[in-house]
Amino acid sequence: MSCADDKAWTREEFEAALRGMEKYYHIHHPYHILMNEGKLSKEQLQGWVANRFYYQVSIPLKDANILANCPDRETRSQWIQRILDHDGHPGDPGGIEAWIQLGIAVGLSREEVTSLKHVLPGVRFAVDAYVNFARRAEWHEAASSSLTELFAPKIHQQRLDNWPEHYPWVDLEGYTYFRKRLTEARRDVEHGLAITLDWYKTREQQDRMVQILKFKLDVLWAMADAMYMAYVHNMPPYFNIGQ
Ligand code: AHQ
Repeated sequence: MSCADDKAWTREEFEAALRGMEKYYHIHHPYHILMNEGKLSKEQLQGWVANRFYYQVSIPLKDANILANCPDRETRSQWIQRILDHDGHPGDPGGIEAWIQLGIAVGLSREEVTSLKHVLPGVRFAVDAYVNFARRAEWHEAASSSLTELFAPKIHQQRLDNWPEHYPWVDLEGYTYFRKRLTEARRDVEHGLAITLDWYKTREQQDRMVQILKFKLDVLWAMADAMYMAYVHNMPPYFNIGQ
């Protein structure tokens, strides 16, 4: 824990501290390691897609809460793009539609994905914790919690590189989402990082940001934990309770 008189990090030191949190990113979670090594079954991949859909449809709600709390027009005029990227706009069906296409590409029906019937309690609680944090946090803090995307391009590229070899049965239509995020995530990180490096001035504030990033890393890790219990250990909630 820092104390009030610790010297503030320089901008470069602060960015390095945030990038140093990569070791906690969910790319290192056993579920994603199995995925990346081609060791997931069709059902385990379908479970991941169906559960992550709840995260995808929650992102625009998270971003709309940041907009609602942000009095700065310049910031809002840029941040609103994130909602358009997911919800779509004339000419672009958007990331949520692309994720439904991913669901269909792995053999789920549109209704199975959009009904949220497969969403595990642990996934729902983690995602809701993220949205509720954005709802009540000061808007800079909510904005900077999106910076787990510092590490996202690598995980999207990994899927584009490895899935065709490991999961040849996945329809190529499904890859649209990952390709989309490669550029969108990089653009979002540029804006989110600028807001973050400008806002947290003292060492105490910078340490607070590190805690906020760890919270968001915990959200992503907890989602994968719930899926691992359910789909790898075959221990979904109440698996041992007789009907
Ligand atoms: O598809 C993802 C996405 O749209 C977002 C928005 C951003 C945020 O605002 O928190 N984070 C994020 C992420 C997406 N995909 C995750 C993945 O592993 O596919 C990574 C995730 C993130 O790193 O926060």
